[in-house]
Amino acid sequence: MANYTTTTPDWAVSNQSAVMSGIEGIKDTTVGNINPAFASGQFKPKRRMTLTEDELVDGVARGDRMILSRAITLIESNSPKHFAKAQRVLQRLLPRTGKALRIGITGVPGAGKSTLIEAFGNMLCDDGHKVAVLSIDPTSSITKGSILGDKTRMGTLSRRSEAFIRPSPAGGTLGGVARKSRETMLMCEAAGYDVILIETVGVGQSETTVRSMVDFFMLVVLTGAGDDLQGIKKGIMELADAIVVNKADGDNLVRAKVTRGEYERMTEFIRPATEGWPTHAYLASAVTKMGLPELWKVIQLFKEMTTKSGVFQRRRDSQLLDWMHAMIDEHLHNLFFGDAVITGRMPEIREAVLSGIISPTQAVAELVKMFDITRAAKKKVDLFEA
Ligand SMILES: Nc1nc2c(ncn2[C@@H]2O[C@H](COP(=O)(O)OP(=O)(O)OP(=O)(O)O)[C@@H](O)[C@H]2O)c(=O)[nH]1
Ligand SMILES: [Mg+2]
Repeated sequence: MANYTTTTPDWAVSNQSAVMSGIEGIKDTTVGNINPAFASGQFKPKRRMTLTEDELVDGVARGDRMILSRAITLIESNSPKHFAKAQRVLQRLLPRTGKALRIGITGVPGAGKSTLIEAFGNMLCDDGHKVAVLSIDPTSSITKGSILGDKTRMGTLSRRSEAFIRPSPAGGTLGGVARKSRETMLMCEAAGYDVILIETVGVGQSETTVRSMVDFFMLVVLTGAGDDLQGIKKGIMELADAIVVNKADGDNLVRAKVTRGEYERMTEFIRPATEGWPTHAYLASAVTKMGLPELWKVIQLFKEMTTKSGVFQRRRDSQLLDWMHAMIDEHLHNLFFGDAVITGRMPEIREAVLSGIISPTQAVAELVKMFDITRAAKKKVDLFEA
């Protein structure tokens, strides 16, 4: 047992503090205390060095999956410093984006989306494509949602060098998750992935978000559509370019055929999601792979037809502008509701509206006036500070 002694340094106020003396031979830097493998230089500790902007840009452009992951982590970071760096990297990679085919996949939990993506993705990789798989799940928390489950479900795909799988960014608002996913998609395109598959559970608003970032959108359904439509709203059907009746295998095949017919009839009554492209229902099995090559043919035909008609590019253009407008909305919303003067006055104004003293319209006018004045005052201060 080492003997501890205490000494008081010269600068210490007497009787107030004591400093422990070191113990001979067991300081960190003492050779005797270091793992011999480290000491001999045989083994170097892993160091997670920060990559420079150039390293990130070059790495992603080269298709280096490790660097792509790091670039995406930067995109997903909520730190303002990382935000600025991520945006500069993205800006420089932007000319390399836009060439991939973006495909969204939605459907109720358990419809077989992940299994279908695994089978479809493997088929595309076999055909020489590079496939990136993303998911959007605004409810996913820091536990990164179901990625562990998905990575095992997409076991063979995740091990292929032609594929890249990235789960939904964790937490945050749907708007925040959507921005991060869009930018992740662009990073993947810059890294050379030419097919992007985005999975989302079709139970909330996330399917509308995914629709707004993809070219082709498919709805995966199960047999027994019947009267209740498995809770699938007409709204979701109107977003789809294809309805895929999955699990059309084994004993289920006959029922799947009937279901396909039912959906096919329903599509006659809904507005097609894409101008000039009639939505149809198709049979598929993620297990036997039946229907998958046909589905890819359908998607290619879609691309050919919509490219010819100009609808493909028009949709991409309006998606970009809608995205910009949505971000302006969100930014202004945060600016307004995060303003100290507004939050301070809000309870009082709310009360006044509830008791009928002022109308909601008048309340808004007053709040906005207040907001304008505080912003203007702040600007003046900024000018002086500059
Ligand atoms: N027989 C059969 N089973 C399938 C098929 N596709 C998926 N399954 C099974 O259905 C279950 C659910 O599949 P998932 O791929 O996890 O479904 P999901 O839609 O991704 O589910 P969530 O991510 O939870 O929304 C799994 O047990 C799969 O093995 C298929 O084509 N045929
Ligand atoms: Mg899944």
